[in-house]
Amino acid sequence: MLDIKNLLSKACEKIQMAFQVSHVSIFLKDDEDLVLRAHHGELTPRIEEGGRLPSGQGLMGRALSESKTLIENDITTVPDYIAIYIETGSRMCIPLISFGQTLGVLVLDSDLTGSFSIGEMQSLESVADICATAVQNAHYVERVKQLAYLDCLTGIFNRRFFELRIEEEMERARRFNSGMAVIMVDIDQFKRLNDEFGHLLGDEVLRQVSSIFSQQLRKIDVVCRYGGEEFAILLSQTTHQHALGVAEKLRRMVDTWQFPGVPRSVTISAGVATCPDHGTTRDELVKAADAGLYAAKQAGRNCVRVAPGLEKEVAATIGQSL
Ligand code: GH3
Ligand code: MG
Ligand code: MG
Repeated sequence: MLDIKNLLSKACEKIQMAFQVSHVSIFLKDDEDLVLRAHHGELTPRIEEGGRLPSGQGLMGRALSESKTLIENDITTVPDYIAIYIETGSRMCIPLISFGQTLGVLVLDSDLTGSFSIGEMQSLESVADICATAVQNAHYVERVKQLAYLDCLTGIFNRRFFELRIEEEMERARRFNSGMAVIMVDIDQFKRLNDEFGHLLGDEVLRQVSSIFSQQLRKIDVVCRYGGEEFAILLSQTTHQHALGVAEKLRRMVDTWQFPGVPRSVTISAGVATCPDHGTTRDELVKAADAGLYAAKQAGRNCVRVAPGLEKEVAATIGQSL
């Protein structure tokens, strides 16, 4: 099972049944914290699922740092005891280790004191080992999925991701009647830039342009390298006015940016299309934004244009002439 959330809660449930303990929790490491990723039992107000604890604290912190299973058969004697469940008498903490890497800790709580013995440690450790391998596999799958959607030169999303997300954004725009926009961007005379300064510097310009775009946009917006020196940007919950403003801001930023090793300005052209005005399918919207981009190139580059056909309506809504 590769969905990590499902996997961990199933593991808690099975362990609780198989070993007849009162409560089971799985904490995974995240930076300096332990995050409660799954549990079986009623939690105390001290922590909720997804809640964080400093990874050095309590019995679980020590099991983690010492990479060994620890048992506390009377929790009232533990000075830094962290209550996860309402009633706990004893606790066993088993580190989750895969290929030498400590990923987190499996915590078993019993309502009674004196519930855990060294004898059952081995079988629980082998269960923890299976959990750790499964967690590691799920991490790998998440990473591979991520990589499949990332452009390796710039680190931003690729066209595959764009095609996936544009469908979702259009669906959201339909459902909430909220509008969304696509901006297609193309770097001007990029072939000449490569010829003048070399391909490696061209690559660096692509990376820097990607980074300018990512920094200038909101977290909910999506910036993708569509191919070569072309970028596609998705703006959710967006009006014409806002989309044009964003495209213009990006154009200005790039125009005035000092690219190291390039003793002149680098410019971009952009085409803007909004849903539902320019189309209600992915192809219609991309085609419209492309047409806007073509119009910007025709107009002499270093400018932003909306998809042809609706310029007047758009100009009227934003109260300015394009
Ligand atoms: P226009 O203003 O009309 O867009 O002209 P342009 O020169 O930018 O357009 P054209 O399509 O003629 O050339 C695009 C160039 O982008 C050609 C190609 O070598 C370059 N290119 C595409 N991908 C990469 C890349 O990953 N790195 C570098 N350095 N160059 C790339
Ligand atoms: Mg191009
Ligand atoms: Mg170009």
